[in-house]
Amino acid sequence: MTAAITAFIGIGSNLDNPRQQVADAVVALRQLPQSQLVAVSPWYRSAPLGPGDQPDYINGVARIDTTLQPEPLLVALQDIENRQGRRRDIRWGPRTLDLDILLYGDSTIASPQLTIPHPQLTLRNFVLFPLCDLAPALQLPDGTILAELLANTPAAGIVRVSDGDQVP
Ligand code: ROI
Repeated sequence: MTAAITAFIGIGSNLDNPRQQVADAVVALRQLPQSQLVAVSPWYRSAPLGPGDQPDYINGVARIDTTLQPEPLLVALQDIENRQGRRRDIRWGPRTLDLDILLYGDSTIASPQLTIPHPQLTLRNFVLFPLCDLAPALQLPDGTILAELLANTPAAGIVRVSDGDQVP
């Protein structure tokens, strides 16, 4: 038996009832093969990064423990996005559901399909805050201490709108 890896998945939506989209995403993540959903962060409402003429986002982070390799995990996440009506037409445009692999254990991956840690992870407060809610003692693969990063990250534009769920 392969040991499970802890992975953190970024969740975002700003179209077609975002609160429902992210709740549906959690149900889908619960059903990922070879994986266990361990915890879901509080949800944050966040002003759009990128073109400003789009609705606010709901953002959060899920922790899963999985024996899926990163590429099959990515494919499974894209399948969930597609089932929830994701269209890939406008770059940085609004979306019904975005699922990003933020971290996959201590792995650093740079392939044509996948960059892990997620390249924007350290720059996005709507990712760092919920990630730190779930894993306050986390270090990134390069040794960066998440809590120190967060201490230097303004909470501008984001508001916590729910408590987190420990799962189950
Ligand atoms: N902005 C916010 N606030 N939250 C997101 O999840 C998000 N995702 C994106 C872009 C369009 C860059 N902006 C975002 O992909």
